[in-house]
Amino acid sequence: SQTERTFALMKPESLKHLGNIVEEIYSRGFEITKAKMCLLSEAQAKEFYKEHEDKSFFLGLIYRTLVRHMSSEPVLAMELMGKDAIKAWRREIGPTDVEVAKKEAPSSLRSLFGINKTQNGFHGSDSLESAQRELQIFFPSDTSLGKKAPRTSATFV
Ligand code: YYY
Ligand code: MG
Repeated sequence: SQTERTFALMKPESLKHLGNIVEEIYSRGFEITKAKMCLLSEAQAKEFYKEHEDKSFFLGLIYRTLVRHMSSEPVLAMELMGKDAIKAWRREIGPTDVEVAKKEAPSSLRSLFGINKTQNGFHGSDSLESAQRELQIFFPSDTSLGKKAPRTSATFV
């Protein structure tokens, strides 16, 4: 086990619980090392979920609903740091379907704050490769080092 970073995202429906969720994140052993509120375009939401683009994902219907949902209202993108953070964060958010989460993982974040299978409150990277890809999308490496002023790394939106 090692300290690592993962990409986490609060979907639109969980922003109203931001305060409680931030407390949960720390009490479950993570640190928030980066955070950025974004309003995604549909194209950006598609790029983010592009792993699901070719799979049938119920003939694209779920995919389109998901993309529309993710670009409908702001989301909070985060880099989390912790022990085995990638796996640990997936465990803390719980099963994709909120109904399943409520039954099988009642203390998971999706059980506590999610609404349904699509509006399930959270995203978490599912592998090291996904974490690197997703962190790079939302928090691209700073290409203008050497300047004194703090700046946002926002080039995604
Ligand atoms: O990784 P995770 O978010 O738990 O699930 P994925 O299978 O990667 O699906 C991504 C996203 O798509 C999920 O969080 C909600 C939505 N979704 C859906 O609305 N209906 C499904 N039957 C499956 C997934
Ligand atoms: Mg996934």
